[in-house]
Amino acid sequence: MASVVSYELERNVGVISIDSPPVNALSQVVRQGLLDAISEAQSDASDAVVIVCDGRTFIAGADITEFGKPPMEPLLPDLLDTIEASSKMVIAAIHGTALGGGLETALAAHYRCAVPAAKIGLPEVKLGLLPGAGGTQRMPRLAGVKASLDLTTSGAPISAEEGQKIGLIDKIIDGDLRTGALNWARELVAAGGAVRKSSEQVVPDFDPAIFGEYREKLAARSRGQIAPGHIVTAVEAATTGSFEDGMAKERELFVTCMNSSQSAGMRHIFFAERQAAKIEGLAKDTPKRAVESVGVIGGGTMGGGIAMCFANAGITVTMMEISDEALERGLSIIDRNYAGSVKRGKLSADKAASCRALISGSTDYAALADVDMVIEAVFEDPQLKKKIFAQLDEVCKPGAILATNTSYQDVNAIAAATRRPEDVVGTHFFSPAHIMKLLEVVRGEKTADDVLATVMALAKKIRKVPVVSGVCYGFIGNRMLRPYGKTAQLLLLEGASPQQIDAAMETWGMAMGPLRVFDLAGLDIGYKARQALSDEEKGDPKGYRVPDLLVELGRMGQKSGSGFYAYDDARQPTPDPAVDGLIEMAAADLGVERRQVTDEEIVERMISALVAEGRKILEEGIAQRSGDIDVVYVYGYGFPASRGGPMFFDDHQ
Ligand code: 3H9
Repeated sequence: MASVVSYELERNVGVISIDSPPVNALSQVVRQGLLDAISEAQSDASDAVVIVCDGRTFIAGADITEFGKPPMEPLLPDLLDTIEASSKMVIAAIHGTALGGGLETALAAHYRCAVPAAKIGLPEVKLGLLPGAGGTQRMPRLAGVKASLDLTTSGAPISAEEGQKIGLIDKIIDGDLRTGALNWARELVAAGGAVRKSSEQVVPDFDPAIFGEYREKLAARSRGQIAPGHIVTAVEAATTGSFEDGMAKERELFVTCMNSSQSAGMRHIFFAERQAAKIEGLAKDTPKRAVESVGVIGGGTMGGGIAMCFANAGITVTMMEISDEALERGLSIIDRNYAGSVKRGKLSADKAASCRALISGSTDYAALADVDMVIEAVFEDPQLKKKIFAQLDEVCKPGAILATNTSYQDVNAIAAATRRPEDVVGTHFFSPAHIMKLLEVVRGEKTADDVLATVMALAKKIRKVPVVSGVCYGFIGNRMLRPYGKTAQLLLLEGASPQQIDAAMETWGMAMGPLRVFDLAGLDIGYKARQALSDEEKGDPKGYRVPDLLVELGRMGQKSGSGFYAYDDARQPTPDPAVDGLIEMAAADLGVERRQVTDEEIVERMISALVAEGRKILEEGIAQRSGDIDVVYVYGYGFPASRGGPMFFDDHQ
C-alpha cells in the first residue's frame, strides 16, 4: 500500500505530500508520516520544506473517528512542536479547507500560502471542543485576540483573502499551488528568509475587557455548552503567561471538553448527519437527473423561502401563484428577505441581486412545461394538492421531478393523482425555509430510486441536511411533535404554567420551549385541523382543550398578539394571568387534579414522549436509523446538539 505521507526533494526544497482520502484528516498514520518526513528533512540537502495535500483539500482536522479512543503517538501537539522546531523553513500550502488540526498544522509551520478559493477555520466548538493542538495559543500571536476569539468561538471558516488580512496567510497563490508554493519557498530562501516561529511572536495589543465581553455574550447564546467559555479562557491564557503555560492550559481544557457528554453528543451528530445522506439499498452510483430549473407553486412564506434556497444555489426558479396580486406579494416578501440578508451581512448586495435575478413569477402553469423539478408549497388542503398534481401531470415534461412540501399528508395519495407516481417525492422544508437546515425527503411507495438520489444530492447543493422519511402522518419530525405537544398540555392541566414548562425545556437546552413554539406557529392551524376530525380521531381532550379555548377567545399566538402568552410589539412574550385562569378552569372541567410539578418531571416527561414515538417510527421503518431521528430534531426542532438528539440522549443517559 502506498504511504499516505510521502517526502521527496525537489532541488533545494523538500516536499511533504499528504494523500489520505477523503479529507486528509490527521490519523495516526498521517501524524507518524509527517513526523518521519520532517525528521528526514532536517538532515538532507533541503533549504526549506513545503507541506502540501493531494485530493480535494488540505488537512481538514484531527481524525474525529479516533476521538474517545486511547490516544496514539505521536500526539498532535507534540508533532506540531517538532514541525515548528524544524531548522529548515516550513511552508504550508493550502487548498480546499484547512480546518481544526489542519489549520493548527499550518500555524505551526513558519509560513503559509493558499489558493484564493481556500478556506481556513477552527470549527472545534461545533464538536463541543476547543482547538487542542496550539490553535488557541499560536493564533492570537499571529492574528490578535479579537480575530482569534471570533474564529474559535464561532467555528466559522474564513476565506484565504480574509486570512491574509488578519495575518494568518502570508501569500495567495494563483494557478498551480504546488508549483507556486515551491517557487515561493525558493524566493524566501534566496531572500535570506529564516525560520519564524508563531509561538515566539508577541500578541498584538488588545483591550483586556474583551474576555469578559465574550464570556457574557457566549453564555447568553450557547445554551449551557461548556466549550465556548473554555475557548475564551484558553485564548486569554495566550496573553498572560509563557507559550508553554498557555499550551498546558489549552490541553487541560481540551481534555475536559473531550471527556464531556456534550462533545460526545455533538460528535454523534457530525457523523449522523453524514450517515443520514446514505440510503440503505440504494446503490451509490444510482444515476441522477439534472436539475437546473425549478418551479415553486405558492408564493407564501414557505414558497418564497424555498425559491430563495434554489436561487442561492444558482438554480433558476419560476414562482407560480393564482393571481397577479398574490404573485406580487410573494415576490415582495422575497425582496424583503434578501434585503434583510444584506443588512445582516449574510449576503453581499451584488450576490443578493444576482440570486434575486434568478427568480421570476407566473400565473400560468404552462410556464412550468420545461422545468426540471416542481415543488408544491400551497396550504395543507389534500384536495387542492391532488388537483395541483393532476395539473402538473398535464403540463410538466417527462422526467420532471414533482415534489410536495406537505408537512403531514399522504405522499402516496398525492402521487396517485398523477400518471407518474415514480416521479413524485416529498420535500418537507422547515420555516423559514431559506434559513433552516433540515429537509425531510419523503420516499413514497413508488418514488423512483433516481428521483430519491437526485433529491438527496440536490439537498446538499442547496445547503440543506437531508433525512429520508417513509410516509406516515407528520413524517418523522411532526409525528414526534404530537405526543411532545400533548405532554405539554397535560403538564399545564396538572399544574405547570406555560412559562415554567418553557423555562425548564430551554434551560435543558431546547432552543425554544414548546408553548412559545406553538404560539409562533399559530394555534389556529391545529385548531382548524381538529375541526375536520371526529371526537374519536381527536383523542383525549386533555391534549387540546386549552389551545382550543385560546383560539375561541381569538388568541391565535404571536400573529394575533396573544396565545399562551401576551406579546408586545417586539413580539416578546409576557405571562398572562388570564391564561392561568383558563387552564385552571379546563383542568377542573376535565377532572384533572392540580399539584406542584417539578422542572425535572417536565423535562423527563417531555423527552420521554419524543423518544417513545421515535422508537415506534424506527420499528415501523419510517426512519432508517436512530441517528436520522436525532438529525431531524437537532436541525429542525431546536434540540440541543450537545445532547446528541433525543435517541442518542436516551441511549446514553
Ligand atoms: C480537531 O481538529 C481537534 C484539534 O484541534 C486537536 C486535536 C488534538 N475526521 O463532510 P463530508 C469524513 S477536531 C474524520 O461529507 P464535504 C466524513 O465523515 C476536527 N473523518 O465532505 C465523510 O465520511 P463518509 C476539526 C472526517 O466535502 C467524509 O470525510 N475539523 C473528518 O461536504 C466526507 O466528509 C472539522 O471539524 C475528520 N476530521 O466537506 C472538520 N472530516 O464519506 C470536519 C470529514 O464516510 N469536516 N470526515 O461519510 C468538515 O467540515 C467537512 O468534512 C469538510 C468536507 C468541509 C472538510
